[in-house]
Amino acid sequence: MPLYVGSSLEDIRVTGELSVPADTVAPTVTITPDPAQPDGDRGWYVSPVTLAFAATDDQDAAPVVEVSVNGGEFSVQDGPLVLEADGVYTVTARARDAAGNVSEPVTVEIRLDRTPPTVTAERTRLRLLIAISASDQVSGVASIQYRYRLTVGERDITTPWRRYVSPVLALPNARLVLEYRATDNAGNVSAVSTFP
Ligand SMILES: [Ca+2]
Ligand SMILES: [Ca+2]
Repeated sequence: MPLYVGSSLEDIRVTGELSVPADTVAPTVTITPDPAQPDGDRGWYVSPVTLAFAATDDQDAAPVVEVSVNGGEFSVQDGPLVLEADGVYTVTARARDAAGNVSEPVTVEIRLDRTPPTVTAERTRLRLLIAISASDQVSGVASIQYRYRLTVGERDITTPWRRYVSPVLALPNARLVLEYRATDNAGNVSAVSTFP
């Protein structure tokens, strides 16, 4: 009897909806860097950064976290993401519950520079002057510093570090050397070099 069958199916469908309410609420996701704040200068990290992801949902106990780095494809992320290589990272996370609801994306930018600048010194065409130059791959050179070291007998006497702005004097004296170094914008300081 068609009427009887139709009523029966409708009853089953209604019963199913009541016992398993549809999940229409999207999860939320957070990104927590460790260290929490940049440990270098000017917003740069100078040590590896671990990003922890946490997703919560109204029904799904363990929503899936998907992560995109620098605009790349989203892929499932199990556990933390460790950034070790120098670079600027834009990391976006989103969470997906079992019903397929996707959270609003959350983005952090991590700027990581662990490498000091390289520095060189050479005589200018004016032979008594030394030009110092530095380069830095990621955060850029913030400053170059120089000082003189004078050896008198067993003693070393150094002048205070000064900021380098233009070629400095190289005195023709075997006991006097020019020392120099550079600092990048993240705060990494190169080893001290000497001239000659
Ligand atoms: Ca949900
Ligand atoms: Ca650097």
